[in-house]
Amino acid sequence: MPRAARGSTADFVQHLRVIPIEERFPRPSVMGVVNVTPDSFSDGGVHLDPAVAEAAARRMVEEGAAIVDVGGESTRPGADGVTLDEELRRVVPVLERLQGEVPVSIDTAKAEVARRALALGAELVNDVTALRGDPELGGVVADAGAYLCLMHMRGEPRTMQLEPRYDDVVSEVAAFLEERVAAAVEAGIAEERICLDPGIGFGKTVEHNLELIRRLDTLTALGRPVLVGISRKSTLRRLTGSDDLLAASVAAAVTAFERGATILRVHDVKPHVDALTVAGALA
Ligand code: HH2
Repeated sequence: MPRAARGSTADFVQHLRVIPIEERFPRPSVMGVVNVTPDSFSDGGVHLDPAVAEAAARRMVEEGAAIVDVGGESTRPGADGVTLDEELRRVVPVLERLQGEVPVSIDTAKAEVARRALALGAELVNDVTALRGDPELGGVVADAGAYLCLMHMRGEPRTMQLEPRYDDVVSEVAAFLEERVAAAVEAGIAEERICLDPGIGFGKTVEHNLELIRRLDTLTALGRPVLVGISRKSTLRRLTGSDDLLAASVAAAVTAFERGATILRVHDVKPHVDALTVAGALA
């Protein structure tokens, strides 16, 4: 029996009262990235000091981010995982500083990290494994009534870029996400708390990534808001041949928005907020 069906009446009423994710994050909303890691692909080491991470998060919200995504484990291609203790050591001091003042998403696949983050006020759990990494995570999200992002990834970060192959990347990602929504609902998470993410760069070639954004309508047709993270990713470097990926990131985010994305996960908040404000006004 789903967890929600076993809860008390008070739990059930609380369940009915929650704000659906599409109301909490109207289209378009910006999620600012705060990687508290030494090895993230574009901003590794920048925010390792909790005071620096805190300042970055506060600035992102001032610049118009709806939420900041705090992560203590790099998921860049080839990255090794980190231990629970190390991940907690990185993110907890940052969450303590932001508690109650800055809207926070926790980028983790570990139930214990999510539990600590939610206790410190995080409202969204961003799980790149879509609840396949830790069997406890679904229950933690359900018990807290938190929002959840389910992302598609083929393989795992250490090996995911070794010749990824699909017959039809878009329909395979859509089928995967549909199945993961069902698993999340089975774990007691209300569907209206969930958003979906094609996982740009996670076990995909440049052409797979482009096709997913071109045909984003296949994913929005699943009925859940779609989050896209393409900011500073290597697909943009491959397309432009440039190391300065700001203009490319903004163009990709605006295009993803036009194709139906609701939440854009970005490193450079101000230019994305400005561009998406204009794109939203013209929609
Ligand atoms: N991309 C990264 C990490 N987390 N979460 C979601 N939902 N969607 C994404 O596209 C996504 C994500 C990778 O980017 P970044 O955080 O900049 O790097 P790293 O994983 O190396 O810390």
